[in-house]
Amino acid sequence: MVYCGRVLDSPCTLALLVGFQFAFVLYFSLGGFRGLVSVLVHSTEPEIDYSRPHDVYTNLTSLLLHHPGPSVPEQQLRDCILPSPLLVGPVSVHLSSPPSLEKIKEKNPLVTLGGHYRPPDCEPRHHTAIVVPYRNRQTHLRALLYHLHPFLQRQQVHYGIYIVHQSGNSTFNRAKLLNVGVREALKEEDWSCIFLHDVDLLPENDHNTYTCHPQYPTHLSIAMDKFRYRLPYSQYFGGVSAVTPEQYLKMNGFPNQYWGWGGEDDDIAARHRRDQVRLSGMKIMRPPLAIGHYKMIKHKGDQGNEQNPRR
Ligand code: UD2
Ligand code: MN
Repeated sequence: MVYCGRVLDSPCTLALLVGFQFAFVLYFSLGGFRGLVSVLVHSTEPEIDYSRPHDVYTNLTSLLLHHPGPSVPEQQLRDCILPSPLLVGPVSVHLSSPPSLEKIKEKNPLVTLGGHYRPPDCEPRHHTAIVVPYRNRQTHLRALLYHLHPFLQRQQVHYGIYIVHQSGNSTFNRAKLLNVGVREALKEEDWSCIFLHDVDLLPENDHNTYTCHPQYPTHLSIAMDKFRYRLPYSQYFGGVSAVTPEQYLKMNGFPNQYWGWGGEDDDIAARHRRDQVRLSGMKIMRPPLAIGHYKMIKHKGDQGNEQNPRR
């Protein structure tokens, strides 16, 4: 321990002043308080290099070779390994001039009619339905299908993609289409997880797994290029989110009365918040910010989906 005697002219005071000055410079060079916090808390967030992404079809040709064919009964398959050994991390995203539906079909020979897929060489642990509310976005749909099929196949989930099309030209209703999608999907298979997926959002990292949390609803599109890869606000639930059928029933589904753009996603999130008090503890789960990366295809507002002033 050092004893500082006369305050002003002692070398101790000088050292303290220099020390403080140094600390201030450091503080601001790290971006103030937030920067300091992010440096200190940093260790829990993975560092991911998005500058050299893999092609989204990487590692899939090996599956074709291992395809056991229809002669091998399903019960002989071993359980799929978690996390899937096929994952690559960041994948490239092509936003413009997507391939034709024919080409997408050709690139995904193991996908069966209706957009269904099961891993050919192992027994999947997850059964996920992807529900996409849709109208008049052909180019976006082709970009999504080209991207999402290989993305999900590398995750070794059993999945089905449901495009729920609103017919006619009347006002669009995203949440109601989601309700229809959940109902129709569950008629077809006993899905353990249901994804609510905008047609124009493409995931950039395959470690962002399309599976559900057993207890809580999940929000996945948390870092989008559109919002400079940050969460815009804490109760944000738009874009891509997921619920189990049980959670869906517990929150009484989605609202049917939001016609036009906006509000329905916040209403859905508010159902969780209310549940947190009433039905004890539903909160929103999220992947790490560095993993929940998405690109949104740039677009203008659609005709028939004008901002709802009474949302
Ligand atoms: C935000 C949310 C979205 C939803 C919406 C408000 C993000 C990334 N997304 O999207 O989840 O809450 O605000 O309603 O924050 N669609 C069609 N055809 C149409 C209109 C809409 O297919 O004519 C579908 C399509 O799947 C689209 C989605 O509805 O991705 C949301 O509509 P948007 O993309 O126009 O709205 P956006 O990007 O502001
Ligand atoms: Mn959009």
